[in-house]
Amino acid sequence: MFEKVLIANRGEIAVRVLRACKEMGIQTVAIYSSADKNAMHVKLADESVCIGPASSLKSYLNIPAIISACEVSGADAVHPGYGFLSENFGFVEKLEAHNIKFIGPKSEHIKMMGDKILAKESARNLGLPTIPGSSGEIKNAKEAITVANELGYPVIIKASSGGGGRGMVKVFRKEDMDESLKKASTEAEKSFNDGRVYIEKYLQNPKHIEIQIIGDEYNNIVHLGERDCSMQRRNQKLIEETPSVVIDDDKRNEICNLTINSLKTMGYCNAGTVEYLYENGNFYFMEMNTRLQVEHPVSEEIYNFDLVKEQINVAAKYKLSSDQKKLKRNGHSIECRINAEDPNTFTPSPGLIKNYHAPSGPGVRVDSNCYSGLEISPYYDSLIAKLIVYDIDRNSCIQRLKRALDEFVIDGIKTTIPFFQEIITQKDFLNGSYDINWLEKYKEAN
Ligand code: MV4
Repeated sequence: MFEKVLIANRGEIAVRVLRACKEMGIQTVAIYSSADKNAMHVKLADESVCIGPASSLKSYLNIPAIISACEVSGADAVHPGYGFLSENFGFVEKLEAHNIKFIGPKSEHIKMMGDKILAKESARNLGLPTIPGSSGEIKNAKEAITVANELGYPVIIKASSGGGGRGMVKVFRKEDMDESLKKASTEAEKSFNDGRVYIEKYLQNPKHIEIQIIGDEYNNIVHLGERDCSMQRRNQKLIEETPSVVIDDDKRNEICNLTINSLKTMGYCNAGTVEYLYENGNFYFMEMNTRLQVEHPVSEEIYNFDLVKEQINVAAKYKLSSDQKKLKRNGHSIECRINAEDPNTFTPSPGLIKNYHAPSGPGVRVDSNCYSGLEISPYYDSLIAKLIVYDIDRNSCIQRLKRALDEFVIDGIKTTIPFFQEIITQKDFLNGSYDINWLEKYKEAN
């Protein structure tokens, strides 16, 4: 096993990973920017290294500074959390060159899934259902119009280096194709230094359903079922739950087995999530995230399985601690992402937390880096706490969520807590009939 793990992240996820390391008897190293000198992850770590000023580019994205921090602390492995360098294959290659283990997938798989054209082609070759569209890159408007005529409008142009919703343009009629294509590829060139784009049929009202998997270095892969992440606004997920009300046991077994068999063929290792759009009973591969995700706790709750400990285990070349047969799913779990934002406009609300009291009691988990007296800085994303509730079924889980939200006290800054208190009383949420567009429509009407 590793002796010392450096956590190349901040916020609640750095705390989450630290906790796993401590329980496994592994020494921990925190890195921090000058804006984070009073952060919880710094206080909880065995040692800490300041790696630069507040700006992410000069600190949490600063590869040479992080490699140096590994060297001076003598860390033998790095956990990247999510965001920042978690899907940067160049970082993984540099760690390997320094003989430091990256707690995550192989760099080749990170690279492949980062290229959305290649990812989709690989998924299709592995037998996963994909969204009808161009076979690879679209080079000009003539080609685009030919493909769109076959697909039928509307279509969507996506950047090959995009993902997570960045670099997408919808096209509703042939007359708009020329301009839309220019817009998409110019933006892609500017944002990602890669102007390649591709085209797909635009699915109008899908749900976002994703499958959590984890594999070891002996080609064993298990799934932890699906998560329904459809409750979102502008590509920011707000509520995630598992199981999804629209997926029955047969559908779950089918898509989960298809997913893990494909990833076994690839030789995929460590944690990953395959994201699908789900419409009219069909799954369509969208992209794969080669990292631990923000919403991993809901899957942990219903499978009673610690994904972070398991990531560390498999990175240290141990076998997965469980096989699919031994993994038993129980009950229901919902996560609310509590952000330091105005609950109506979702504009950031940094500042001093004057008083902080997290809910607890049966079935309540709070993953957070907050405490009374912490200053929330404007430099990083606004996630300050994840409220994860568990209960034996969806109805009791929602009742518990309401109770826990009512107990939560965060004074001094605005948070999205009131937003969740409102949403979970809505009929469409209560019966699970919401898709990726539901919130936008709700906001327009209210
Ligand atoms: C789509 C789509 C509809 N049709 N592709 C958004 C994130 C990026 N990974 C791909 N996304 C979408 N791709 C087709 N062919 C709608 C979205 C989309 C979306 C998907 C999941 C969750 C939230 C979303 C919000 C806006 C658009």
